[in-house]
Amino acid sequence: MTDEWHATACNLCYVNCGILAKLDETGRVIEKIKGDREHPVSRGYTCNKAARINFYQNGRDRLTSPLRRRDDGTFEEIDWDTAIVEVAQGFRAIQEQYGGDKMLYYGGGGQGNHLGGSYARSVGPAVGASYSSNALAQEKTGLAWMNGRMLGGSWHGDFDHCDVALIIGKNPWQSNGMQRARIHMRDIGRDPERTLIVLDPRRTETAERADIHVALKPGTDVWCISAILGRLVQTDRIATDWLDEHATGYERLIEQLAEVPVEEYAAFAGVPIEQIDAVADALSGTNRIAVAEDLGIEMSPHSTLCSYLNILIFLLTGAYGVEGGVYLVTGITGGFILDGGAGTSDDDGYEVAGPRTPVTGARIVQGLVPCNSIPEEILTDHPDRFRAMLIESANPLHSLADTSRFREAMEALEHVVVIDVAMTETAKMADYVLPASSQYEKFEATFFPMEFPENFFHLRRPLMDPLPGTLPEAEIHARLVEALGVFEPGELDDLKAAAENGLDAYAAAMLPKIMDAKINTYLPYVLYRTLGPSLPHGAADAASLWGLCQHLAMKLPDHVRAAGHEGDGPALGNALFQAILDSPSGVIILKGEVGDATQWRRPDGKVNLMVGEMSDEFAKLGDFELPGSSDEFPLVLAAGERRSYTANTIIRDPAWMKSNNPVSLTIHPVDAGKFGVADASIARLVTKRGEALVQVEFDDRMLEGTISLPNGQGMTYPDGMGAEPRTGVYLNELTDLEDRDPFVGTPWHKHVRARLERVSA
Ligand SMILES: Nc1nc2c(c(=O)[nH]1)N[C@H]1C(S)=C(S)[C@@H](COP(=O)(O)OP(=O)(O)OC[C@H]3O[C@@H](n4cnc5c(=O)[nH]c(N)nc54)[C@H](O)[C@@H]3O)O[C@H]1N2
Ligand SMILES: Nc1nc2c(c(=O)[nH]1)N[C@H]1C(S)=C(S)[C@@H](COP(=O)(O)OP(=O)(O)OC[C@H]3O[C@@H](n4cnc5c(=O)[nH]c(N)nc54)[C@H](O)[C@@H]3O)O[C@H]1N2
Ligand code: SF4
Ligand SMILES: [Mo]
Repeated sequence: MTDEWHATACNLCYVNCGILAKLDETGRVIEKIKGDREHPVSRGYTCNKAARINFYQNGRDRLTSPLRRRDDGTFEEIDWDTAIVEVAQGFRAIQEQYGGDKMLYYGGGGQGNHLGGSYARSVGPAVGASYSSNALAQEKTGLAWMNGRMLGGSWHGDFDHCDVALIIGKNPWQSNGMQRARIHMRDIGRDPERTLIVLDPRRTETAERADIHVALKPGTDVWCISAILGRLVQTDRIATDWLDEHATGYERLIEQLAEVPVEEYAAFAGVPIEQIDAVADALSGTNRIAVAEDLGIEMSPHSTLCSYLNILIFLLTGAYGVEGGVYLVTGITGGFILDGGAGTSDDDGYEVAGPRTPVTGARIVQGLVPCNSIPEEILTDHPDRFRAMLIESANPLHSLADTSRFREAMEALEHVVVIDVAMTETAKMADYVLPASSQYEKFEATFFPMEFPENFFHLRRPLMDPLPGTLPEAEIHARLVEALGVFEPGELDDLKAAAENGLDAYAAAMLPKIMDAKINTYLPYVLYRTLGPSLPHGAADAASLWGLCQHLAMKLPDHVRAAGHEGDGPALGNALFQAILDSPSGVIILKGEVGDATQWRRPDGKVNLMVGEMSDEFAKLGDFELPGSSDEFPLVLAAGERRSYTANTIIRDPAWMKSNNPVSLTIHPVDAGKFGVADASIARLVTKRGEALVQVEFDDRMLEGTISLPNGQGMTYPDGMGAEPRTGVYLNELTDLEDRDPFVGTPWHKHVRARLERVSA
């Protein structure tokens, strides 16, 4: 092993903790990992998973050559030049035969790699395509839609300073999802002055540390939260003065909340009224309330309504734009990750018509086609159906609901191209597979940092050279743009020459052209090919960041300067970009102030509480209808629990798991008794869509009536002896496309109706 520690980040979940890595003598194996104290936000923190990233880096099924599918379904290796030409021609042929916009782009980055995907933005326009989607459209689009309508940006709880931490449908102890999650959960839980509240049917590791664990029945969060808000309104404990000053459209809502039958709603959610009161008491004593929500509600019935109500919690208590409360985030993209697009409403609070999908007319939020709609946009004879897909850094055949429908859809497409590091379930169905260099073999970054008032950015440097045969995405996309003949030879030579004279000269040459329609459309490509080659440290892949830095310097110059970057106009953008290039452990890019203008992004500078569609939904809660209840399937399966050794499908080798049993289905012993299944026995799990064999694991932390399986299982992996056994349950063979949110189409994976059958020995 070499003695040197190299700064990078863990890519196993979306907080991307800074880490230091040591390599072996070959320079290709990541042998040792520790937290990076220089990282401005994670400050040395990691969870148990970071130590295992070599299983990602050196998976046995890494791809090392472009592949083309033969007629018999097997693949042959082809060289890069052939691959690029044929892939580009395939998309061009679709465009010419069926008209533009028949290609759907899917993915563009997983938990920690968004730099490569930024260059894909240049490929779509070259073949007349504009539709895209990714995993956010199966979890966060309901939230994003509400963010746009109510706040104008995406928000984040200030868990550093809060008095009350409210965690709804999330288990940060295992899933993190916020910086230094375990430290926060432990400290808030222990501190007698602070209150940790967890809404989760299961007594999770986080719930175990909570002051108040509300073990509500699955899918009933909207009733529980309505009861809490109802109690606050009915006892005059909302922040009326704050609302008068900062909010619009709350009158109808307050009337509705005044009418909520609190006891009845609590009872329906299975929550003792004393607990509703305890939560209401905690929330009314302070405006330092940090809120976090996640899949437990975003992948359950009423998910969009629940996100709406969660936002109301911090608005009705005035816990917004204040220290210890909830902030709108800033970031390298200006904070637009989940702002819901324009999010405009008419005078009655209903959405002004926005973009829709071409076949079924499903709502497109944040520019993303709902994942559950994708098969329906393909499996039809509608003339505008998608005919091709470009899939990058995602494994939708595994991760999207209803695998068999998605498989049918992939088969119906005429041209499918997958860019990945490994031979995934999705790649196995592609016409062409293009091998990418791994996240530790190229410059990489995530666009997720969700901090305020200080926001950081971490451009990670490669730990090693690309695996032979692979290319970074920036190069793959650039070659595709070139194969499609977008620019004439020499057309960009002046920009390239300017770049050789430094960032100032480049800015002087580039900025006057940036609004030129062609340059603007293909900006990531142009930056990569003109600025990229001149960048220090070989950081060509980072060129697209220059555009984002210039944008930030224009939009939030005071914040950039407050973070320590100097200059005005383009010089400020350049200083920021240079700082990013020169900071291998990450750097603070923006520094705002609590309550400043970035927190008030709607046109009138206020937050809006009136969302017509949600108001109508809210009015229906009195019917107590929980979709999907049935006697045939009495159990509620959480199909995809984050455990200590799960990481979506980033790591495919099951040997990475130290403690997780990939087939273990947790169940309360009382339920197990009802179904006659013994601890550790094999049982058959049945849903309306499929069945699977599981191993029963008694767990009295489960709420009766609920069962749970780990996420990211069911993959095949070469065993080194010629076979490719499958490990664990392939969850989406059990889920149904139809079970989804009526507004944004997000699936109900945490609420899958199921039953268990004994398997005779
Ligand atoms: N270890 C690990 N960490 C990860 C990931 C991973 O694969 N592994 N993936 C990352 C990704 S992509 C994401 S999106 C996040 C997801 O992070 P989380 O959302 O925290 O993960 P889950 O375990 O899917 O679900 C959260 C909780 O929802 C609860 N739940 C189920 N039904 C309900 C309900 O009706 N109401 C409420 N209130 N709760 C309910 C479950 O019991 C569970 O504890 O994790 C990230 N972090
Ligand atoms: N039933 C059920 N389904 C779920 C969930 C659930 O809880 N239950 N969770 C959902 C959630 S929240 C999410 S976010 C999705 C995640 O699902 P996806 O978005 O499909 O993401 P991953 O499974 O993480 O797949 C990431 C892919 O990127 C590849 N990759 C890694 N590094 C690179 C790289 O540098 N370049 C390229 N080109 N490729 C790379 C990996 O090999 C892998 O194939 O799953 C969803 N699916
Ligand atoms: S919280 Fe754990 S899995 Fe997530 S980035 Fe940090 S070390 Fe990796
Ligand atoms: Mo996710």
